[in-house]
Amino acid sequence: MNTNKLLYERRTLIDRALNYYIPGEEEYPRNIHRAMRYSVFAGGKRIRPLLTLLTAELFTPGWKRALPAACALELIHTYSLIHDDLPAMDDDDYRRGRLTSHKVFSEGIAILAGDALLTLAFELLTDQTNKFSEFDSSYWLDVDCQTKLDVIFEIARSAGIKGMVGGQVVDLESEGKHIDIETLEYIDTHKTGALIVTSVRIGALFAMATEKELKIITNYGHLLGKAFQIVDDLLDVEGNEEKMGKAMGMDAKKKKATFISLYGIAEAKNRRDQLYSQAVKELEYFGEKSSYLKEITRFIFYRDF
Ligand code: GRG
Repeated sequence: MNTNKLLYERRTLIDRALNYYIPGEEEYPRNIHRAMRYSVFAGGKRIRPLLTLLTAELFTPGWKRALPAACALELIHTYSLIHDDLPAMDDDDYRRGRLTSHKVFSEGIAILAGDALLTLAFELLTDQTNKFSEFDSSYWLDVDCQTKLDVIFEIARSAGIKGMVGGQVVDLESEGKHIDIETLEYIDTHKTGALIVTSVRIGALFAMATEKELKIITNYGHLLGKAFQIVDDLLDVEGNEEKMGKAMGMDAKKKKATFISLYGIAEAKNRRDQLYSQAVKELEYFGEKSSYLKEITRFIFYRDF
């Protein structure tokens, strides 16, 4: 299948599943459901769930069993963005071209919408009812308990203090300070990279990849995770405001230490290109089967929004 068509199909499936899992806007108490949906359906690229599904698809035609977990990652990602935009954190008014959650719904509701998305993620992961049959992923129930536990553990760890939250703490405490490359790497690999690594690892775990395959996928995930923040930093400097849907140059304005502030734009691009070559090289092991994953890798490294 043509790659664009396949990515479109996978993305549509993810959107339908998310729409199914999140309570409707009319359900009581309405405001929290409206806020959850406002941010989940704000035009995100769905990179994390796509990575999970495409990685699972490398190994098995039963890749749809990873759909609930893929959606759980998108819910966690969305919670992190809502909380990151709050006045107590990055204090942003716009994301994806729209007012941020706290600007529309109040700070209290934005905090609770983030909390609700995070906990809904774990509800999906531990649900024992046959809810997922609509998406042809009913054999989610047949996934053995050990694999589910492994997946839930990885997701919890990468979202928590050993991952995203830990990175965010160091980021928050580093604002306005000069930091060294080790601290910057800690921030980037934890705040942004951890969830990306988990996205690909859980795809492989669900598909019962061998130890060797899981190791290669993990290496690939680390390269992707390292590049993700550098690409985001480059977009903050060179991106198009309209396409990005937010103000550019915010890192410099907020005196944030980034790879660019430490080494400059040219070096950041060199590093991105190096990481890209290494990531594609890891995928070579899987041959022709990895063509979709290679395509999304290229998109992640060279995207313009
Ligand atoms: C609040 C615990 C907590 C953590 C927040 C992820 C994060 C930590 C902050 C976001 C800061 C940021 C913009 C980091 C750059 C990398 C990144 C996560 C970009 C946004 O991800 P995309 O491009 O977003 O996948 P879309 O909008 O497509 O979903």
